[in-house]
Amino acid sequence: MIPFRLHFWLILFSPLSTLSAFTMPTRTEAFTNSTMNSGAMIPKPVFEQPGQGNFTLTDATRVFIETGQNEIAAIGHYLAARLKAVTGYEFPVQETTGTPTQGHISLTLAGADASLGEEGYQLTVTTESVTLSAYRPAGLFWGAQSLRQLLPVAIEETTPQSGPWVLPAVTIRDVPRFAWRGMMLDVARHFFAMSDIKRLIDALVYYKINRLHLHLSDDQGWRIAIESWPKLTETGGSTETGGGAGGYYSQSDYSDLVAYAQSRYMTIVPEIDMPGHTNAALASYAELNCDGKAPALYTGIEVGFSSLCVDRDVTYRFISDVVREIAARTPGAYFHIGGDETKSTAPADYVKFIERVQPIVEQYGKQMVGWEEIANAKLASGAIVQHWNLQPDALTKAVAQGAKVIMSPAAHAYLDIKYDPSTPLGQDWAGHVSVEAAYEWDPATLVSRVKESDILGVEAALWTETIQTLDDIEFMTFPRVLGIAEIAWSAAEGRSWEEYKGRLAQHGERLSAMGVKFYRAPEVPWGG
Ligand code: TNX
Repeated sequence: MIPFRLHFWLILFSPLSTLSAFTMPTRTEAFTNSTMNSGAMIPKPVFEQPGQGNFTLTDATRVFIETGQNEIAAIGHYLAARLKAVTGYEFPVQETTGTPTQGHISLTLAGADASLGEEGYQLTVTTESVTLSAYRPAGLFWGAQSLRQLLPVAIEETTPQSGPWVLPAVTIRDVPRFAWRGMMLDVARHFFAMSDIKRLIDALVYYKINRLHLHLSDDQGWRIAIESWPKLTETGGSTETGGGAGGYYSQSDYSDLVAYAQSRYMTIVPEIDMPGHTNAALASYAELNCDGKAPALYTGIEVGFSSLCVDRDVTYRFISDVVREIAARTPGAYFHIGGDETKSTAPADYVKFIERVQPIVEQYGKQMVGWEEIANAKLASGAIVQHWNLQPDALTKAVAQGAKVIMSPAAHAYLDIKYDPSTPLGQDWAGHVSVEAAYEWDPATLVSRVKESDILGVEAALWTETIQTLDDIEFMTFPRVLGIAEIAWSAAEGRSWEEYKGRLAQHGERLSAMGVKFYRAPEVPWGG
């Protein structure tokens, strides 16, 4: 990844053939056409230059894609399908080798410069054409989200709407600050249907979030079938917080979810929390307990009372089977082992445990991720530490060992923390996380000793002790996750809550059009 300060210089001074090829408009004032939304994008693009006039989609507009590139074709069809559903125009997707003719949208990797990296893109809208180019397909996918945001709000409806479908002329060159732009969903405290998760994925990728971390096991439930240990789901998946029926994903459900996410350039990060937060597993298999006795299932909200038996070999056979089966269905590079709040495991045992689990994760070809407590153990290269609560010691140890850090500070990035005292859902152990608090922080300056170069990215986390439905998920996630998405993607320079909240206000209608039931926080001047 290119450090963000470098982006700035690259944009200003590099002989970017692609950029200089554009006729740069001289007009620099803000957009004036109120029917358009350029200038209100979230995350804010790194470079954005308004042009003159606009481009209108018509029933003759085609989507041109570069010949022989399956991934580009898939993105072309994804974009065309979205546009077609609402405009009613056909948007035929057509392969081409040359520069497409005027009047059309084109997607290309040809000739794009490498400094756009894995996920950057360039989007150029003129009165004649819309050109989306990138160095890699992921960049085209994120650029397609920007293209959607340039269109009138009605484009996000799910039923046919009337136009005109106008895009303002603009040149955007955009590269993310961080490679990891995540959200965690706890499906263990309450279980959520596949369709809920897919809806969430669709809304998240609109804001260029590229990791969905699934917290698949905890004291209250085990949510993924493990063929070699079937009672994990039969018993451990049979309830949830509050005593409801719980549930679990079969392995083919999980694969289906992974494929759905993958087609949207989102990586699923599976988490099996250990050695604590394991009551559901301990209740399913007596042999995982040091006293050989299975405890009862648990439906409360306490934490820190359970632990796998760290001295028994069976514990590591169990972990090895679980990691093997999940890793086999996870194309992403990561496996999250949890490791948080192990109050009932002695510190020395905890370290021993992590150091035994780490090679198992590596053996199945995955990079180990864990909550910040894992930094008390000796970490292998490539291990990733997720910061959640201020435990500066752990972070100092993490960075000293060369581990990369994911920033999920509870006071800013925990979506289960109430917005304010009146929020009907959520917890308040980390205070309150207003929409402003979710936006007004910088990962590179939050914790001394964790520098920009130590940070892999940012992740919002939704724990679900009090969250039971998709409406609950949306209410707590939106709009706060938009702020997290912007922190993860856009440069920190020039960021201000005053400016951001005006842009955010314009996304209220977009979220509504998508059917997302967000919280209309009073601090945001929502229109409409
Ligand atoms: C702390 S954050 C936890 C979770 C709880 C959450 C509630 C972390 C790594 N552990 O087990 O669900 O607080 O906000």
